[in-house]
Amino acid sequence: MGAPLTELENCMKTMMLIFHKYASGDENQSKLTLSNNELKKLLNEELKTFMKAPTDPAAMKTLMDQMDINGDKEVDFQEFIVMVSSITILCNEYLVSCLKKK
Ligand SMILES: [Ca+2]
Ligand SMILES: [Ca+2]
Repeated sequence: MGAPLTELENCMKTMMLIFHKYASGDENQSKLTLSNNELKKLLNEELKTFMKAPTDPAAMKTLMDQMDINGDKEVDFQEFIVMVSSITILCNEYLVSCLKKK
């Protein structure tokens, strides 16, 4: 890549790199998807301010089921991005409501 990336492009690149870092955590490296444990690790380490991974295994399973749109028991990049977008939308709504109060 020649020209330097813009802030938004960097942001997108970071999302890809973070997903790849956690998705390649287990033995199945040919399949870049997040297992239950990898997802938990990602949430705890990368999303700890906005959203904590549930400590209760049943709640964690519910979250995993919600994210796993195609039902293969793993979270792929597309499913990950859907989750990040949903959290971002919620955060933006909160931000807008805070700005309105001022
Ligand atoms: Ca994996
Ligand atoms: Ca899936």
